[in-house]
Amino acid sequence: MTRRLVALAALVAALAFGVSAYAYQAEAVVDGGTIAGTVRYAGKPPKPERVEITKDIGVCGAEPHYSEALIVGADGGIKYAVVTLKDIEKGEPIKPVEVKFDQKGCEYHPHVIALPAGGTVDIINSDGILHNVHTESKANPPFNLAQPGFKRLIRKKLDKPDLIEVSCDVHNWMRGWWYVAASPYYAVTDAAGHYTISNVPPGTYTLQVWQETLGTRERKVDVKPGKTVTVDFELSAKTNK
Ligand SMILES: [Cu+2]
Repeated sequence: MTRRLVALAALVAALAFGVSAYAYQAEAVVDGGTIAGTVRYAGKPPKPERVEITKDIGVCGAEPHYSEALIVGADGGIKYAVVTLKDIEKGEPIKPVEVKFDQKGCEYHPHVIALPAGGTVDIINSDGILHNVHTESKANPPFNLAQPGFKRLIRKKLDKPDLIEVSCDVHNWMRGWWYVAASPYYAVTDAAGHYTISNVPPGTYTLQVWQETLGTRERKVDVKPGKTVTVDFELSAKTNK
C-alpha cells in the first residue's frame, strides 16, 4: 500500500472505532471538574448463565463459572461498562499505565480492563496450565500467543486506541475485553455500576458508555470548573446501536 492509502486505512479504522482522527494533546488542567454517575440496566436483568467447564476440570472447575457478559447488581448497576470522554482533545498527560489481566481458574480477572493508548497489559498465568491469549484487535496488531504453565507473565504494549476482544483457544469459554482509550479520561464501572472521571478541563464533551452486549450510548456533558456533574446511563437491549 502507498503511504496515503495506509493513512486513509488508519483514519477509517479510527472513525469505525468512534475516535477522532486528531491526536490527543497534554496540557496542564486548571480547575478541572469531575464527571460521576451510575450505569444501570433498564428492566428485569437476565439471570447469569452457568458456563460449562469441559477441560482441565481440576484447575478450571474448582469454582462454578457464570457468564460475565452482563453483570447486573441488586440496584440495577452494571459492572464492567466502560465510560469515556469520546471527543476530548486536550487535558492531563497520558501516563504509561500497566494493567494486570490474570488468568485464574480459567477465567479472566478482571473480565474488562481499560487503559490509555501507550499503556501495557501484564498478562498473568496464575493457573500453571497452558492458556493461549488470542486478541481480536483492529488498530493494534492482533496476536495469538501460547502461555504455558511455566510462563507466568507476557507483557503487551498497546499503542493505539482500540477495543479488543480476548479469548483462549484452549478453553473456549474464556472471554475478556481490553478497552484502549484515546485519552486518560476513562473509567470501568464497579459492581454497583458507579464510575468517576476526574480532573477534566472545563468544557462540553460527548460522554460515551460501552457495554459488550448492550453496545454504546452517548450523552452530552457540560463540565464546570471545580464541580462534579452527575451523568447516569440506562441501558437495555433496545438501546443497543
Ligand atoms: Cu485458557
